Formats: sequence, C-alpha cells, structure tokens
Amino acid sequence: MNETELYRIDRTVKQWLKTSRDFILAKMGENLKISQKTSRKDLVTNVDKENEKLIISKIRTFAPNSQILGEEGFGDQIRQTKGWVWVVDPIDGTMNFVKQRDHFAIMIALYVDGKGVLGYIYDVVNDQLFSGGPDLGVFQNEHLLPAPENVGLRNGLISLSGPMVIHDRFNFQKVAETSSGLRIYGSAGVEMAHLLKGEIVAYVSYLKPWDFGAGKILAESLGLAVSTVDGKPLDMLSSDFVMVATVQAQQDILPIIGSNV
Ligand code: 2AM
Ligand code: CA
Ligand code: CA
Ligand code: CA
Repeated sequence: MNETELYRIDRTVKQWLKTSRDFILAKMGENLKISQKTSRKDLVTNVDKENEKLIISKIRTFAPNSQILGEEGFGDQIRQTKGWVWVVDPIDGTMNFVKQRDHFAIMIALYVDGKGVLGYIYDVVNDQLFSGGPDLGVFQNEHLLPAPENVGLRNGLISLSGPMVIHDRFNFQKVAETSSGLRIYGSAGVEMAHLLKGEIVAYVSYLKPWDFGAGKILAESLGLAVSTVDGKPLDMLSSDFVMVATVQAQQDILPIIGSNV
C-alpha cells in the first residue's frame, strides 16, 4: 500500500472515531441498558452494540471487500486473514464505562494479509488518540511518539489484569514484586497506551483478538515486544495470555515465570 493510500485511510478512520466519540459521549448521560455476557464481571451495554454497528457500517461503505472482526458479533465469522481485515472493539473497558464513565477506549485495527498496517486506541473521555503503524509512526493526537526507553523490570511499573493477580497466574505476583510497582487500570487499550508513552514497562492479560489487535500494531511500531506470555508469536484469530513489554522487561519476566506456563 502506498503512502497516499495510507494517509487517506488514516484520515477516514480518524473521522469515524470522532463520530463514535460524540455518539458515546451523548449516550453517556442516558440510562444504559446493561447485560451480562459470561459473568457479572463481563458486561455489555446498548452503547457497545450501537457503536460497533456504527463503525462497521462505516467500514462496509468505505471498504466493502473487507472482513470485519467485531467483539459484539456484528461483523463476520473470520477463518483466514487474507486481504483486508478490520478488528473492532467498540468500547474497551466496558466495566469502567459502566462504573466510572471514564478510562475506556474505542479500538480499531487494520491488517492486510495478516500484517498490521494501522492501529487506533482512542481514550474517549480524555480525548487522547493513539494512532499509526509501522509506516506512519505512532502519534498521540498530533504528537509523534518516540520509542520508549528499554527499561527493565526492576526499574519500571508493570500492569496486569485483575484475574492475573487474584489467581497468581504463572507466578505473576513474583513478577509484580520484582518490578517497581503494580498498576491495574481495567482496559487493555488504556494499559497499552501507558506502554506506548513509556509509563509502564510491561502489561500482561488474557486477551481476545479485539483486545490486542490495535495495541499490537502500535507497540511493535515503537519497538516493544508483543508475544504470548511464554514469548511465542500471537495468532491474530485466537485468544491467549498476551505480554506487551519493553525488550528488556520481557527478558526479565520470562525466567521468573519459567516453567509455570
Ligand atoms: P472489554 O471491556 O472490551 O470486554 C479488563 O476487563 C480488560 O480485559 C478490558 O480490556 C476488557 O475488554 C478485557 N476482557 C477480555 N475478556 C474479558 C472478560 N471475559 N471479562 C471482562 N473483561 C475482559
Ligand atoms: Ca467485553
Ligand atoms: Ca476489549
Ligand atoms: Ca469491548
């Protein structure tokens, strides 16, 4: 894909994101229709569903030959990653959206023939858009982000999902103890944005493709390591324990979890 085409897509996706942000902010003042998916900790609202439909309708008009992977099921059943594949998480951090009306993100990613091309993490309430990819570089709003310093585990903060800590998955309490400190924000998108800014050195969670699709593209574009928790490549169509980290922090974490995976 040439640069002109990339910039055209980038401008278009940013317009969709602005529209989606306005939609979510308008809906935030109304009563939400909340339902449980797999458990009382796994929620979905009418706004998640309506926003996914909104984004998918924009994609269908703009690029009708695409496949779309959307969390709430309004996209396609995808078995292979040939051609254009869009990955959409209409609200990442639904629990935060419900309880805090803050600290959630819209995430969109574009893969072409399995390769990450463009990623977007939009912190809606704080109006902070993380965007870009391997060819465009990574931006926070209009500001080009430098590659984060390659800080190791002992000298950096880390972020984990709640369940990783509660159930002490793979010895991650020890990993947290070794780090400078543990943070838990409850939105994969918000945590990955902290990594892009160099504010934390690692994030580990069990994630689905729409949780890591955009973050993987942005993180790898800045030289961060994105892998399964035991250091293997991620499969774009599967859920897994995902680790996003500086190269040094990844090297520090792998021996601590050792044979616990
Ligand atoms: P979501 O809000 O889009 O579902 C913390 O809950 C983070 O983990 C969020 O980014 C959330 O994304 C994601 N997550 C993935 N699977 C989840 C599940 N089964 N229950 C709650 N959160 C989940
Ligand atoms: Ca969800
Ligand atoms: Ca998500
Ligand atoms: Ca979601």
